[in-house]
Amino acid sequence: MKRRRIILHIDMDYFFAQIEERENPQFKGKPVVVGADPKGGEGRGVVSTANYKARKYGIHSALPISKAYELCPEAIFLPVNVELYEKVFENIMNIIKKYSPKWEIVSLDEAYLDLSFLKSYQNAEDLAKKLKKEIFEKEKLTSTVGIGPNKLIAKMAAKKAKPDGLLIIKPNQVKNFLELLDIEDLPGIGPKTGVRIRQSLSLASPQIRSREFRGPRISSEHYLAAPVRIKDLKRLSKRELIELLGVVGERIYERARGIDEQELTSEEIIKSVGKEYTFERDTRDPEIIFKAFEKIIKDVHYELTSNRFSFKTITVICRFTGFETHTKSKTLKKSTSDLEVLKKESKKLLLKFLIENPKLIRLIGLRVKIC
Ligand code: TTP
Ligand code: MG
Ligand code: MG
Repeated sequence: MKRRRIILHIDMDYFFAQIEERENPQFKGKPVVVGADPKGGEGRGVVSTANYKARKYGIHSALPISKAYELCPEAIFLPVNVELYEKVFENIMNIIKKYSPKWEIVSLDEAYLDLSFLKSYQNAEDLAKKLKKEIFEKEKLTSTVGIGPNKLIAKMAAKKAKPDGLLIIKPNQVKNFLELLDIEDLPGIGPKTGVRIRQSLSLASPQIRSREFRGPRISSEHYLAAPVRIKDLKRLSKRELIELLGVVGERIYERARGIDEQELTSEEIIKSVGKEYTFERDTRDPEIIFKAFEKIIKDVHYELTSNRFSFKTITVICRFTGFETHTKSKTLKKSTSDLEVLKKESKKLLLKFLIENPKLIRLIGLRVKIC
């Protein structure tokens, strides 16, 4: 029988802007935008985040700052003070970590906790309330919590419950919860993928086809803008989704059904040896990055061999500017303690990060699971 898990996701509300409001009570009740300098509408760069008041004007993360200025010139525009936000998040993480031995930081304002040990959703709800309360009392900041049988559902529940919310989706509620949501609510479906799915569904839909056939004609813009629910997405078979989207198609197929077996990464870290290095300044300089990585590899290998451990799974951790953290792992065919193998495989993983993500790097790390 499958293990029943209970996973909690916590995400701070309008994080950067909420901290600014806390530090500057005179901003309360006004639209606040944190990001690049708008320079009277001529500014380049984007919005990092905006408080909920500013969001009413259509301002959101990643919007060009000039557009934000156009939408609400009277908003309070503030520069990004990452150092302050990181300090605050560190305090919050120290609170979150106390609630479960299995936790995972995802980015600068969110984390997962594995609460399976609590055995019931009622216990998890009680814990979530305490957690939210402790963060609010100590840091004067609101957060939103989602709880579900896996990371996917917990995260989606938190997103739906924002701001200052708590939403619990038990296993028997997953199907209904998901089916009514828009396809773009499913992690992995961005605007581009959304359009491709819409196109594909409209071709597959006899209803739309026959309407088009008899007229009045439905323009492609019309059906591309119409809301499509996850319930509709489930009409596409796994094969159709893979044909349409490549390998991610399979993951989308599973997610639409609430399936997500991903563990929290800290669980992997339990029986492992590892080292991390934070750069003095976020960097993309390959010389600096690989020099630090060589040292990490040597340190990890030294710790392994001095304990006579061997390893089979190698994980490379990369934290980019803004605390966005990713891991990549490779499991070898058989266990080894060979330094050359460790070097070769871990460097390959690190290289993948450099190729895939152009952001500056804040921290790199290496962990091997011992056996
Ligand atoms: P989010 O949690 O995505 O957003 P948020 O906390 O501002 O708002 P919400 O209440 O919807 O959770 O991101 C956390 C912080 O990361 C956000 O406050 C600013 C930063 N950020 C950026 O700098 N750029 C971006 O594009 C996004 C999405 C976030
Ligand atoms: Mg947030
Ligand atoms: Mg977040």
